[in-house]
Amino acid sequence: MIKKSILLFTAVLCIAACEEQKKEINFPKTDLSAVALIPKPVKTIPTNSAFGLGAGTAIYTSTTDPEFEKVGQFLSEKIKGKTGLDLGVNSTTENTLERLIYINQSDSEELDNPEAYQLYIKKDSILLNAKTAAGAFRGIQTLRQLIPEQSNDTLTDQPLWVIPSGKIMDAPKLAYRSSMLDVARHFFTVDEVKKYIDILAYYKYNTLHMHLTDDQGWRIEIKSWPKLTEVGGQSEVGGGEGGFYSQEEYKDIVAYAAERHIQIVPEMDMPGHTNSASLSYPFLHAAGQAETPRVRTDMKVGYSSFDAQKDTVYSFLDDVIGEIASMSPSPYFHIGGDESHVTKKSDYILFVEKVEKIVQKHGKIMIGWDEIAQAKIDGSSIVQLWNEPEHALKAAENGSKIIISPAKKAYLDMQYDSISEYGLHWAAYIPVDVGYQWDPETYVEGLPKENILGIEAPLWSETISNSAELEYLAFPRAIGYAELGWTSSEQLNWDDYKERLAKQVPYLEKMNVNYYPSKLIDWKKE
Ligand code: TNX
Repeated sequence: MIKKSILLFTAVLCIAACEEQKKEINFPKTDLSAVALIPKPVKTIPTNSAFGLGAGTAIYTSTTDPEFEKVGQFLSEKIKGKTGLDLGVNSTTENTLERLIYINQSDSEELDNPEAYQLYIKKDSILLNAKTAAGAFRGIQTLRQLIPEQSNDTLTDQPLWVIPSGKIMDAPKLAYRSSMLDVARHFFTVDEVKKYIDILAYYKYNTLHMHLTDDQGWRIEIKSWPKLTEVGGQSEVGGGEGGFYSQEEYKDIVAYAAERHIQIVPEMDMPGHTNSASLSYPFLHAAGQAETPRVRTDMKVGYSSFDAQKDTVYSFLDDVIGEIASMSPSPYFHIGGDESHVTKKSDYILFVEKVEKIVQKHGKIMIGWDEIAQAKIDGSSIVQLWNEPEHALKAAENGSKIIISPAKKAYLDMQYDSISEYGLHWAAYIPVDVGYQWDPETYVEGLPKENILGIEAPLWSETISNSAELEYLAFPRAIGYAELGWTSSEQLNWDDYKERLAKQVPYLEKMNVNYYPSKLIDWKKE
């Protein structure tokens, strides 16, 4: 199969090359390494010529894996959105073919990371090699960023979008590159979540962690326990009407993310942060320890708890975790576990250990906020550092992998400065440069690199309730976290990055992203 596609590729290339000889285009000298790519690729080798993307370009993909064709289709749609060109994918009736983009499933040993890709841009062809469709998808994002905003209308009789020629060899530094969206404190609609996913995909994120439950609201339909949404889903911070995702809607989000090679990691936060669940089913509530459940629209934390001593609580969790796990193809299930201030310590430990078993029974790997390291957790479970480095170190000693999301550096809900709108500042003010100038691989002193699974930038939503407000906090900082997760530490450089960030304006404007126009950046508006 692979051989066959290579044959097809060479054959079509020959046609293209012969065509090319007929009308040699005089491209202006280009520099592939000068394009404002984010995240910055591992290696870029410019060859100073160009590929002219135009009406005579066709997209072909390996047919060995149907997912490759989908990546080709995604590229075609994005090219259409940016340039208006309507390029066929694997269409056989290509009689005006001049140049092609070939997305090839390759078994090259150089592609030793599942998200690695190689891009060879020549005059007559663009070859994208990847071992997996995920790798091809990441490569496609690079290609999207290489297409200029304006076409050159003077080179031939048709407009051409001039893509600098050369080679890009690329692969991510960290396997888990995530943002979290808190849909519990304020509810965000399916379309709002999808828009966020679109932008994350453009910058090569591969995970969206959804914080689905908290004191103020329960956001995911559970068929076996319907009051969770009927009662628990109808409130939010500030007194708005709340909302929830039906299972169909949740699956729609999961599928939409999967088309962008992004996994959804669901979180049900417990044993604390459970007021909305206990309000729906009062037997869950730890009477005598936690505050009596009532509709909560304030921003306090640490007052609610499940009762860790009751068997019925664990039967309930078995149902709920089972339903969410069965709709979530990612290998992970996030149990929260943070700020359980009113749960007795012994109860907290018992609870985490029991819930870990339930998560595993449903075929998932447990993730929890760093407090879960106080329990005796399995080495396969994952600890997400937000606050206490000691917890990360302890868990790593026991073999756990760690997700790095320190509130002081990576929290998207921290204000930029004392006068910026939205956000909190209990951990820090995080201006755009501070958010970029740290290294997830060395942040926790003594934490071995092998134990670092990745980076996450959480967006808590106490102060935001719609896309415009979400985007104000998330962008541009989330673009920097994308680079911290992907690009090798030696290549991270604020002065270089801020120039590339400044050039994201056309994309952000086209996507109608309400980014925070930090004065640290000399935004390149047209
Ligand atoms: C702490 S970080 C929390 C959240 C809040 C956030 C606000 C963490 C695991 N817990 O409950 O929303 O601060 O910044």
